[in-house]
Amino acid sequence: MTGSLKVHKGGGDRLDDYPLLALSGSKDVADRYSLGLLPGHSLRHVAWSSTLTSKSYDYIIVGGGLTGIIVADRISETGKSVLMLERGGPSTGETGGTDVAPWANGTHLTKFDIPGVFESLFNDPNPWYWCNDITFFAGCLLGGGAEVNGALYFYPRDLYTDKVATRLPSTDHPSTDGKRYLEQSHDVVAQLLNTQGYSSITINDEPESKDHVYGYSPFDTLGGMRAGPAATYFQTAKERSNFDLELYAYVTNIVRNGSSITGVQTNDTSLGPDGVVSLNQGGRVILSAGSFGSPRILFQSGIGPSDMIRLVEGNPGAAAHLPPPSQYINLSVGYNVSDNPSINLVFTHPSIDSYNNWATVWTDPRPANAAQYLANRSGVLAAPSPKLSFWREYTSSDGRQRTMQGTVHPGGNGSVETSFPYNSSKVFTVTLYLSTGITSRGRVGINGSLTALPIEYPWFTDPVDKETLITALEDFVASVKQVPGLTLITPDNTTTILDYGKFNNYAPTAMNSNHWVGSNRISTSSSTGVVDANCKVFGTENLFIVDASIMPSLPTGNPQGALMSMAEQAVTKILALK
Ligand code: 6FA
Repeated sequence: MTGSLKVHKGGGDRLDDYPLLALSGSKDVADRYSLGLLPGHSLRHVAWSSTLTSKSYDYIIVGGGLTGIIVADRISETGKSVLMLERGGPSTGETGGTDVAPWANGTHLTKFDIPGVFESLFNDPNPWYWCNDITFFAGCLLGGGAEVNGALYFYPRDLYTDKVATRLPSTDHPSTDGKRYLEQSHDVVAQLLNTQGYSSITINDEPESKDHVYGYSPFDTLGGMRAGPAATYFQTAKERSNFDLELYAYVTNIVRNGSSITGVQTNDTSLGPDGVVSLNQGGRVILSAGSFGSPRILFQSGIGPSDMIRLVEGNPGAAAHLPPPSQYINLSVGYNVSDNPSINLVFTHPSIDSYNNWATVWTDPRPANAAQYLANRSGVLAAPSPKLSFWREYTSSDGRQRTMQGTVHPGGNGSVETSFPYNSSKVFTVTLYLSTGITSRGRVGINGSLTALPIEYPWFTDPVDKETLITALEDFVASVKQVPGLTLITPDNTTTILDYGKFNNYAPTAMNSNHWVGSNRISTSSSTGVVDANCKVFGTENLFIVDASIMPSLPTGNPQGALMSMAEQAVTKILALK
């Protein structure tokens, strides 16, 4: 089986076409789970668990990613027994990860610890950390997306809770010496934005300010290392005797009797009879398996639209675990998906250091930069690639307000499309996204092999979204000539913004930003959503979802700050339920 996946274009979240990572050959995915052939399965690693065999739990959290860790920590804090099941293995050195940078031999500095190697995650010859059964990038390891993302971390303007900022404060100067490095692209774009009436702010000091503002990009790093929930919430959870973690534990479906959930089905028979882990009386299951992962578990549990459940019925391994058809629950699982449509503009400027397009950061970084990072976690490698973020509000032709975001990073030769000569050491990229206010929606689901994938792309299904992003692109490039030495090389002067932005030269899938939300939308009614205001799946008594899939629409910045805030608030609601 072949397929297409996206490859990263640098600077946070950008991707374009690339062959499917691991799913080749005829064996279907379900068979590989039942045969225990998933990568790493034989290395099953019980990191901080006590005796797990056939234990039952008050709460089972499925997925130890960005939101799952927060949920598990906050619930275990109350004394309830909690099991977190994560299909992947350890990530950072602190969690037991061993994928240490070749130039950091003798340390525990893995590719998930060193912020500056972020760009190399997309051209690693052995990319074991990406989920091999999802056709777009998703991290399948402890910490989930937070271990493989661009670490851009914006405090949300509408879902704000200071619980998150207290637990994991952001920084816009990640190097431990307090200095900023490789900031030339920041300075060039700041000059351009100043001509357009933008003001410079400290972004997370003013989460509400999202119109005509720019600032140094903020990150979720601590001490010059990638942090996220694994370095914070997980640290407290793992100390509790009522918290168990099982790695390499793949959950296929929920075990239920009608509306009552009794446990989860895993691939690991050491966890319980036939791999089933049971809930205690009055217990709850919380899915935190992400925007593609949680819908797939629901389909395999007989919850979702009939076309998806039919695909499960057609898969002998998975069909065996479905409840009888009379217990199917018809909900709009997979619909209402959104992701920021985004387009790259590539420039050159004489002041830029494109950092060799980040090509050698993993194998052979500049020696002085490697030495500085190893000495005290400072310098260029203490930060991921993004250098500046900016926002502008638009009122579109339909009267709706839409927010445009820009992210700037040095490098980006992979995105260059020009027949003119250019100096590749002077390249930088500006990615323009559309976020809050977009109305385009798509659908995600599975195929007959249970691979999770988009069924309808979520970008620009509403032409007004497209029109607004094109306007934003035209506005942005309008003052290029006012910055001496600044040259737009993609699109070059043979292509208008309109043609570029209308996909004449731009593949629709290259719009992807990896910010998928909404596939299990929170709503007031089962006719318009999958979970209720308490994050409980409609038609069930004790099945909950807390992850990106329940967020009904995109937040204003890259989503992880908003998702963490949402997870904090969701746990409070779930715990308050009788
Ligand atoms: N968001 C930001 O805010 N800033 C960024 O810079 C940014 N960049 C990226 C990026 O560059 C990439 C390549 C990607 C993929 C995402 C980016 N995002 C960024 C988005 C952000 O990371 C995601 O929105 C966020 O991680 C979503 O959080 P969730 O908790 O909803 O989902 P996760 O993927 O983090 O975690 C799911 C976990 O469940 C994983 O650990 C997975 O292994 C596990 N899982 C899935 N299915 C499972 C199953 N059946 N059984 C057991 N475990 C399962």
